[in-house]
Amino acid sequence: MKPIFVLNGPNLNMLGLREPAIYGSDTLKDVETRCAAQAKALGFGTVFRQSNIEGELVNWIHEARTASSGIAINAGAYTHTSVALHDALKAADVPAVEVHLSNVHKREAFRHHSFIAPAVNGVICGFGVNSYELAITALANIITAKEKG
Ligand code: DHK
Repeated sequence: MKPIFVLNGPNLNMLGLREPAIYGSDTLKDVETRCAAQAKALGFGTVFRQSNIEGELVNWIHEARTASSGIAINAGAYTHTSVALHDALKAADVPAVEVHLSNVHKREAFRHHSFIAPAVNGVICGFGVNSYELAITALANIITAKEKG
């Protein structure tokens, strides 16, 4: 089985330091460890990456088309701005889940719209690091169902 790509966008390298009341005190390394454990329990490996650069995320989504079973993506602020990520996810044509640590709908109005939501299977937000584990579980279910045809 190909790995699940877990892709993280801008400012997520600052987790643990950044607004802990909103994003929690776990670091991105902690998130990576929990994602790997959850995926392993479900029979998957993970490729875990973070970039502050939009085009790098686009390139990794393209790579995921052939190198992954599916994508969990926390695009950070690019969620609310990026047509390029929307188009890349459409082009990738693998199962994908949008993830957020915080409940974006309880926050500023500019976070209520997602450009990538229409290009993914579903959206999970508001459960802290558990959002990532839930996204991996959802992806594993979709991928397994797809395999069975
Ligand atoms: C992370 C960010 O960096 C924000 O720009 C999003 C998201 C929310 C999160 O909750 O994980 O608006």
